[in-house]
Amino acid sequence: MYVSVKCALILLHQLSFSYGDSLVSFEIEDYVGDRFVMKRDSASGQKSAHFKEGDYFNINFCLRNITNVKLWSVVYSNDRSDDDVEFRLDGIMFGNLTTTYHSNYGHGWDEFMHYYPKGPSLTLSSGKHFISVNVSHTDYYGIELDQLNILTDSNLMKNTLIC
Ligand SMILES: [Ca+2]
Ligand SMILES: [Ca+2]
Repeated sequence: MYVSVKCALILLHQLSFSYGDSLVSFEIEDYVGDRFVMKRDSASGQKSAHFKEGDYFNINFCLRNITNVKLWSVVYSNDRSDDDVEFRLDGIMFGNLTTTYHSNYGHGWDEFMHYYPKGPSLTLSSGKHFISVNVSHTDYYGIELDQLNILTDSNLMKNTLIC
């Protein structure tokens, strides 16, 4: 199922995004099975997805042109102890999310926070790509992911990313 990495020309380098930048949002609940999806009033789209250690999923998308991309932010919630999530793009590390202890007696699951990973900018060829999300560590209660925001140097619309 994975797109061959060698088909995707990927260059690691530092970019300065400027005119024409756009943020593309991926709703996590759109990319996982129903058993993960949680209804949350404060989440984007009023839904998020709940994960525990060892869970993983992919977000597949297609580009029409060479595009520079960077993982801008991850929107998540947590109620209790810390968690770690890894994001890769075509197999290359794209960013990490590490949560910290946060507790509101169960209400914390509906309190969504933005995390800004310090990942690289990647230059992607046109064609198919995938973001793989690996929930590498959680406490007993897990973590919820609401939304990924990707910064691009093209004026992309969500519906142009469909393969
Ligand atoms: Ca947790
Ligand atoms: Ca959402």
